[in-house]
Amino acid sequence: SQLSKMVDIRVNGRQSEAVRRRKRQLATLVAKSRHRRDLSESGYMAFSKRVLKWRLIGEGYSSQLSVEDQRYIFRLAFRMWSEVSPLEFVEDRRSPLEDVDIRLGFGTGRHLGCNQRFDGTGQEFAHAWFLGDIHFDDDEHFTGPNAGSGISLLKVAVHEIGHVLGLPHIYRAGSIMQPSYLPQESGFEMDWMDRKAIQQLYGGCKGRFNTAFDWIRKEKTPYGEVVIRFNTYFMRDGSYWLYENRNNRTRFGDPVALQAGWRGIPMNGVDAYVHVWSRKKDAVYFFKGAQFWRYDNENDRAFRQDPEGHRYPRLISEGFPGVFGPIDTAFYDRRDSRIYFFKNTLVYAFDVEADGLARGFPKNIREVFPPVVSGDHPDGNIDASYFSYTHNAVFLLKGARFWQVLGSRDRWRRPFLPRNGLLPHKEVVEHWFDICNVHPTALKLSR
Ligand SMILES: [Ca+2]
Ligand SMILES: [Ca+2]
Ligand SMILES: [Zn+2]
Ligand SMILES: [Zn+2]
Repeated sequence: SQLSKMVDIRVNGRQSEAVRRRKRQLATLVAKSRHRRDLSESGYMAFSKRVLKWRLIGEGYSSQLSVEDQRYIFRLAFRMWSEVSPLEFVEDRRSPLEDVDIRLGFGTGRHLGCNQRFDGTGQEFAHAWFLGDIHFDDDEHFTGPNAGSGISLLKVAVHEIGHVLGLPHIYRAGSIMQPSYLPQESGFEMDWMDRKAIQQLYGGCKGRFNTAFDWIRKEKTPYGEVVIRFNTYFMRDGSYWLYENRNNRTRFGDPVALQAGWRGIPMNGVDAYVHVWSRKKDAVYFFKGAQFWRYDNENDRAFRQDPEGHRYPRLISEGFPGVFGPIDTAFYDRRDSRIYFFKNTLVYAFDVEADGLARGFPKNIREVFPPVVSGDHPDGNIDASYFSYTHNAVFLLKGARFWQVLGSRDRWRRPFLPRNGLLPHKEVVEHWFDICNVHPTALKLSR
């Protein structure tokens, strides 16, 4: 599947005429392929599968780094692209070579049966084919991440993988797809442009969540003031993401394995998270199946036994009389001190002060959260719900969609709208960016 050859030149400073010429060639190639793609609309330059196999080929090891280091750096480089796109990458050391999507190797001069010669130290560092292989010039002084000297193999690999996935050069400071290599940068992140470029080819990241929540904690400033801080978290299967509301994307390096960040809770996803936060009570709970766990924020692990003497996990029906697990999701509403539990098409409002169900509950979800536009409603089986402190609003998430619950300010402005009405749905992928899975084999990769 070698569509077009990509002569990839990376130089520091002045460029030779040959380099400039080859760059023009590249620009032409890219323009041509773009044109074809626009004509066909068939994703010509993009892989059609979502899980791609790669291998560092045995006859192509670098003489400069240990094989383990080379493989680690490539795993990391592939993972960085999967963190910002729907693609997942898995190292495949067993399948026949022709079944491997992306083969990587080092060589000098004439190398690996390639029809392009490498040029010795300097100039060209590597080259790659759209939807194909990557070769690295082993005459370059490649080093591991944060080595401080030499040429970062990680940066070069991330750049070349970008080409393999279909990206042209991006002429913008901060982009990993800039044509020239910038040395002496400690660490780097995927730039906003790189994220948008890869998502233009492969779309945004989609998937259901087990739960989503704002994790609130009170912190004392050096002046003794108590300030409220919060972070937004998304959980899916064995992974979680911290969402940076300010940057409108996930934290660089996420997802993280659930067990690495949350100790003592079920490791293959939870149904719901609730933070009860009233004058009398400040408690954090995770729910799964018929049980729930109380989380000790101070010691960052689930309680085995809480200060009130309760042992965990406990039955939901014991801790919240009238509510029976499993539940779909839940959230705590500070405004009326109620926990709203969702189960199929029913809503159970649990009054924390009265320690029991609010009068008249359970009720049908359409009665408690009526649609603002008739017919635009999740109907039940919600995946996740949470009160967002950033948006000062409750969100209900289901599949690829979400519904925002009308707040008091919306109703003050438009009093004809129903109380707790659900605004028409929107797509999750258009509101929260870069919540992308990585392949399970890359989840526990440490940086
Ligand atoms: Ca070279
Ligand atoms: Ca859930
Ligand atoms: Zn390039
Ligand atoms: Zn080559």
